Amino acid sequence: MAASTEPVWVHRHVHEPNPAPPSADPAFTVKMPDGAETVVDPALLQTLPVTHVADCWIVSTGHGKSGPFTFAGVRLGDLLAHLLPPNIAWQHVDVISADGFGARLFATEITDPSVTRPILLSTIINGAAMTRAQGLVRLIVPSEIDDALRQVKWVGRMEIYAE
Ligand SMILES: Nc1nc2c(c(=O)[nH]1)N[C@H]1C(S)=C(S)[C@@H](COP(=O)(O)O)O[C@H]1N2
Ligand SMILES: [Mo]
Repeated sequence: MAASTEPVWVHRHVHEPNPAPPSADPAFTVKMPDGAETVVDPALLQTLPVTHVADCWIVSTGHGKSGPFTFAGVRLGDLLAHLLPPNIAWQHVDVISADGFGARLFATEITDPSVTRPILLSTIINGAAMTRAQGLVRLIVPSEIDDALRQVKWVGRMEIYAE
């Protein structure tokens, strides 16, 4: 079966980007397929390999585009491999900010070994530590080139789903 009914925030075509972080704390909670929750903060991310993706643009429908940026951080796939028990089957993960914005990512697009510009949980922008105001920790989906609906700032929660 296809993924369950998508939350309302997944396909929001008209959206004014929020410029203000919903909180000061960059830590976020990850809910595992079995319901267990764990907290991830930038210090934990720093223990995992760093991946750089150059020539990223943030494309706003209302405000034009900004960039190019080189974002760096941890591959979403690397973090999930670090957190999940080995050999567990999962289908999608919802990445959500406390300001009510979010995106759904599918296991196939996260773990695809042919992807050269991987999905990141970014903490570094153009070689400098990302500020909370800039989105720390920010989901970067480099394949999204004509919109910014998956470039989630201030990740507050991730929920991993298995059938
Ligand atoms: N948490 C959160 N992330 C978000 C948004 C938002 O409102 N809240 N807006 C999205 C939209 S619609 C755009 S255009 C970009 C704007 O990114 P910028 O503030 O870096 O220009 O952020 C995206 N990520
Ligand atoms: Mo946008």
